[in-house]
Amino acid sequence: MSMFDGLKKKLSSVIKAFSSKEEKELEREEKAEEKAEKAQAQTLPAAPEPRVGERKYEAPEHHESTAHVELTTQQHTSKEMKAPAEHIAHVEEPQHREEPRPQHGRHAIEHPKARESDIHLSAVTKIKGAILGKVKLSDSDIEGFLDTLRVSMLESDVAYNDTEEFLQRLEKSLRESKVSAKDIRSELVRSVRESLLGVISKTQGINLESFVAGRIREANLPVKILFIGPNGTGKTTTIAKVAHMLKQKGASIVISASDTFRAAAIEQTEYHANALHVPIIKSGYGADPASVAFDAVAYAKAHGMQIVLIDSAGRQETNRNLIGELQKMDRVIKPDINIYVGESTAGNAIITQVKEFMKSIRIDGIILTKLDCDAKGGGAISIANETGVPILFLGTGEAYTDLMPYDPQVILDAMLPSS
Ligand SMILES: Nc1nc2c(ncn2[C@@H]2O[C@H](COP(=O)(O)OP(=O)(O)OP(=O)(O)O)[C@@H](O)[C@H]2O)c(=O)[nH]1
Ligand SMILES: [Mg+2]
Repeated sequence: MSMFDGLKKKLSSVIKAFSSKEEKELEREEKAEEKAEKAQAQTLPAAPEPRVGERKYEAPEHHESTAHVELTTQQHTSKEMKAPAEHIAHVEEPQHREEPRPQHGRHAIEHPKARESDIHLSAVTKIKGAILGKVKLSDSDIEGFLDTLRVSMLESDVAYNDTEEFLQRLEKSLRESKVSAKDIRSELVRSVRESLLGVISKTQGINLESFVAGRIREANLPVKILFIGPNGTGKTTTIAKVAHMLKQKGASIVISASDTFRAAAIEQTEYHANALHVPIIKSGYGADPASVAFDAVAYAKAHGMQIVLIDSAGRQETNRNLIGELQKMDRVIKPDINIYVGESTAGNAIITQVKEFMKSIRIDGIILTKLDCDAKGGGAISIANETGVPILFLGTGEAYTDLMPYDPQVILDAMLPSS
């Protein structure tokens, strides 16, 4: 299961079900058109039969009679066309072709073949219109589609407000668009993509790499980055991933093992630091995490190192003592960036957690981990909007390279069927 598979599966099946229903209806419509065309060909005499005693084609009634044939044929055709269309889609009629009104009725009646051929062509144009022309989706269809999507989005952990905003954007786009009948599916994917993009890209994030690069140029060093969040969300692993990424870019890094609370936390951090060939500053369990971080910053300054990545113990937003400890670290160290590490598998609960943390400490960015284990993936759409804090990266596995910049376009690629 790769990330966003759950949401992708849902979106794909809703789009597929809807577009194939529309395609089927159009096919039916097309057949009705063909039937109408055949019926029309049968009802149209090659030339009106003259009545006894009348001169062929010359009596004015014949003109009326021909006109009548044309009229009834068109009525018949439009009935055939509209019956299936009414409840699924509104087919935009091709530009009504004005039948050239004969200047002299008699002259027109004298060329019945030409009139017959005109009527026939007109039917063909209509068929072409149904097949190649633009289709406007009916209100009831749009509503049905949106309702199904709403359920899918909510089931996938997209927050209610974002779901509604997305659906509003989509509804507007679908009502405005005129879809070529054969492109319904790709048009739906395009509209869904555009509407989702509008929701996803509302919160513009800082780019960690360019932020760090900018700070390095300013020589106001070291850059201090503190990682916070609940227990087991992936803070320590994410620090290792970020260290790997920044080291690849040529930055020099120190890690502060400031989780002095959880058993084996220091050894875990040490393991990663050794694997990445990055220095680690540590103390014993029970030591003040702020003092460990202070030492790490001093070490970086003394050695001209550029970045200090500060770990912290996992804590619940309700634990006042541990939150107080975090506030102390924030006061003493004055980190440049505070990153909240949350696991996407927590779904919408992250939104409340982040908001609670924000009451005690500034949060500049979020890293959402374990996207590879998340069958839903909707949180990646909602968290930034709901908290106003941008997502910086997504964790997509346990390897050091499993860290992906949060790029709305890439997320939409992963979330949506290709066409
Ligand atoms: N599949 C997957 N596993 C992850 C990811 N990030 C972290 N993990 C795993 O999640 C578990 C917890 O990760 P840690 O880095 O120890 O989490 P933590 O937040 O530091 O935990 P505490 O310090 O105890 O609060 C480990 O087994 C990691 O390998 C990820 O993006 N995907
Ligand atoms: Mg940890």
